[in-house]
Amino acid sequence: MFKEISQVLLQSQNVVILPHSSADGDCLGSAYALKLMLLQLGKTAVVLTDEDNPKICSLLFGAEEERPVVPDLAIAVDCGDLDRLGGRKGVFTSAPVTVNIDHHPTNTGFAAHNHVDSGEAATGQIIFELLEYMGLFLTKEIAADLYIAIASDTGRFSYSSVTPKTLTIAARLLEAGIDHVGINEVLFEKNPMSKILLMRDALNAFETYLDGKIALVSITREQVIASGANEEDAGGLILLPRSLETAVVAVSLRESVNKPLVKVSLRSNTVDVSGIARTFGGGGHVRASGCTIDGSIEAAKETLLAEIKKVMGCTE
Ligand SMILES: [Mn+2]
Repeated sequence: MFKEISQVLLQSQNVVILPHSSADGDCLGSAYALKLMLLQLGKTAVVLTDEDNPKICSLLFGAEEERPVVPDLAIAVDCGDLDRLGGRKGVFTSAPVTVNIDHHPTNTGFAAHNHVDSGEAATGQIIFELLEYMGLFLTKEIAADLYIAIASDTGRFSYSSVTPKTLTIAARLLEAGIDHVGINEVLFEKNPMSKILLMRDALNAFETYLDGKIALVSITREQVIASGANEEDAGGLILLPRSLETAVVAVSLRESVNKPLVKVSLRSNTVDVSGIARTFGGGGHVRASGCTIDGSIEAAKETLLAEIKKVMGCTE
């Protein structure tokens, strides 16, 4: 099943790898692991992120120098559609050959060569299997990047997406000698002050609807600016409403600092939130999705709650 993709990689020389915008652990870990694999094959490869220096990059191997190349191949990783490439859409579409490696069920198959497997818990898992298929060597550096990818997307191996295969791959990554304790500390246990301040604001704005079945937090543009948080710090607030024991659908709303729109994250263990996200032009996974809604946070909240209640079969 990796025949087509591996042939494309072998035929390439200068490769640009594009994680999705608002980069997270899975897309970045996958991208840098793939970069190191391409270097092993004697190719030139660079990772081009939408943001300047995502903080997580300090953890990632292969993230040191990025020399611009004129690519003969562009690879999007962990990216459900072209719009999620943000400002780098043109870099992708102007490359002579394009590849799309992803695990989002809403993936639109936007490349010439698509490898999309929604049964995989993380794109990092697909990259690991590609490495094995191509007979490449699992260095400690590649293993660390893939661990970052898989641990990020599985909530430290706790979500329903985790399968025996996920843990078998994780075992192989540990056997390669990675410092999983150090990685977990940076990924999950340490927060910058700006993030703690945002979490405080989010808890102050905590609300529930339908007797606690819908739990919601919201953060205004002013709060993001006052906290000093960057886009990266501002992610992850969804974990607060998600932890309410009665919550069926968890929502976080955050006003963009630069644009008149609201970023929405949705989580559920029983409701297909990717369907709700698609209604607003977004997408993602059945249990974890996101979208953006134009306008004010109050207006976004109102239309979103109406849609969630409709999907949950509750009309009030
Ligand atoms: Mn992912």
